[in-house]
Amino acid sequence: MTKQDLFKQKAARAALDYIKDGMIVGLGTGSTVSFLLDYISEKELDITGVTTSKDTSRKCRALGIRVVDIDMVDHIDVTIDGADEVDAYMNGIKGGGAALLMEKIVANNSKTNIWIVDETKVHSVLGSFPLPIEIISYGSGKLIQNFEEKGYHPVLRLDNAGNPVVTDTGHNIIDLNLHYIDNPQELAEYLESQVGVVEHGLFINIADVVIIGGEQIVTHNR
Ligand code: ABF
Repeated sequence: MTKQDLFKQKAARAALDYIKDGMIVGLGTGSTVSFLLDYISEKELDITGVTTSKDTSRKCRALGIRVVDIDMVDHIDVTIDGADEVDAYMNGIKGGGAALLMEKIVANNSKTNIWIVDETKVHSVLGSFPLPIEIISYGSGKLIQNFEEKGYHPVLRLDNAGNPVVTDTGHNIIDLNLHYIDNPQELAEYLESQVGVVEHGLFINIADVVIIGGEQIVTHNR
């Protein structure tokens, strides 16, 4: 067990305090959330889960956690998800697991959003982690060319067989290697203006609570 995994487990355990029997809970994607699912199952919490990926749905089914489609509920009480990077303003980069679109849809329909991260994810400024952009395949070459000309160092994400990754919602992913994002809001608005971009991995003003390795809980007073 690595130190990073121990911090992920601590963060996941701390998130249990936000889950009560009877709640509708958005369940994120990634390795930290995977620990949370184990703990939900161990505690036999009586929740209804709304998942953010086929992978999380599979894990829930294996653990006996009830899952329903997002359109079967009229609200989501709390969503707990991981993140690839979090900055000092509690903005984040997500999508390393290619689930950013479903993650953002679930987050945007949740009363409260909680991120569980280990301390390696926290940076003063976003950009160390390549920014995932979900795109449709038609015209992806032109998008890559445009991002290249902007100096964004785009890379089409490939699977182990060397084929373009296809997300659960049938799109491809381009990762932008920006290293430093000095104005996430401005970049988000630019990306949203690009035809062919379905969604991007900048999660701005979404997290209400960030749990860092279980030692620190940072709350955003919106
Ligand atoms: C998820 O959390 C994804 O957006 C992201 O790839 C993942 C990273 O978390 P972990 O380090 O827990 O796998 O929200």
